[in-house]
Amino acid sequence: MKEAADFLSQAARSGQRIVVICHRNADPDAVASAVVLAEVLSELGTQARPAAADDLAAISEAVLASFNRKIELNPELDFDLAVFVDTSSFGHLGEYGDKLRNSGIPFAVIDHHKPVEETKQLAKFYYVREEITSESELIYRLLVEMGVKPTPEQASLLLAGVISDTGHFRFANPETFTAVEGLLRAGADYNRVLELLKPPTDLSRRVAMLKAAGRSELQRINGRLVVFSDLGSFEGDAAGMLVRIGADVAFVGSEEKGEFRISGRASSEFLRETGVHLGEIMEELGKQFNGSGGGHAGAASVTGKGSLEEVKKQIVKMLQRRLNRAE
Ligand SMILES: [Mn+2]
Repeated sequence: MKEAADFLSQAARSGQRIVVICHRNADPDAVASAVVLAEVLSELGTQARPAAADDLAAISEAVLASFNRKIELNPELDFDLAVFVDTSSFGHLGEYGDKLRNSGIPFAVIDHHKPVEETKQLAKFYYVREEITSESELIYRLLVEMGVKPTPEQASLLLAGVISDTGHFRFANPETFTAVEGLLRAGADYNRVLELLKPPTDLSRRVAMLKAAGRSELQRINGRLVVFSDLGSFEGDAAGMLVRIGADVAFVGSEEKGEFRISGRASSEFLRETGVHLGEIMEELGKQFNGSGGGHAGAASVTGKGSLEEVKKQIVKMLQRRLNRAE
């Protein structure tokens, strides 16, 4: 932790223009981390601004609006250092990632996803703590190490990130609660954050969940319940919903113009008993299908070129292989 805190403190003191950037379709954990880290670096004396590639998830827009924060999309390449938060590869930054890679602007990675070799090789500074259950917790712990106390609003933002990424503490570990205690003591408003993170009950989401359930296809692989479904939006939410209603592991995807996008979710029991890591599966799929994939053991996604049907077959094969090995 100390080396990362030192790196950030030095970067802040160097007067470099810094962009703290997070992945496309940025979730509350990603935007909270980018906003708070950029603010802290600015307070320490440099010009730092938060950014995301392409777009934000609707819920992240709501969180930022509530705390009167803004985040830049695809910022101009006029900075001296990019700091990747909640982002393990250029692929997660989409086309903007290609531009950034080609620009040669130095970048640092401070992340909690499975390490990606290319990023590790090219980064000026690389710090990944996969066991930390949210980027927001990692940022909070870095602030503590740097001797910086977050403001009540910054603490609330980070708390939103922690709650969101741990699935309302389902994936939390003891350290998560230690960090949450620190955030609450710093003035985080738990009730306000919970209210903001309430799943949207809008009609489009309800229809999407019902469609995903209606189109779901159940396969038994080594006695495990594996569910596939297709949906053009809310894929991650739908996969999570399918796990909550009984799937061991669920994959929900969409296909458009020869490209596909799939989100996967798995129950913690399944992960514990089988050692399957969805992030690994998605990474492998990304490579096989000319795209990119990755994520956590229980929540991961992939994009690539090909048909949903082909990818599904491949997922079944990969699961069969892994489950045969596990049992
Ligand atoms: Mn995260």
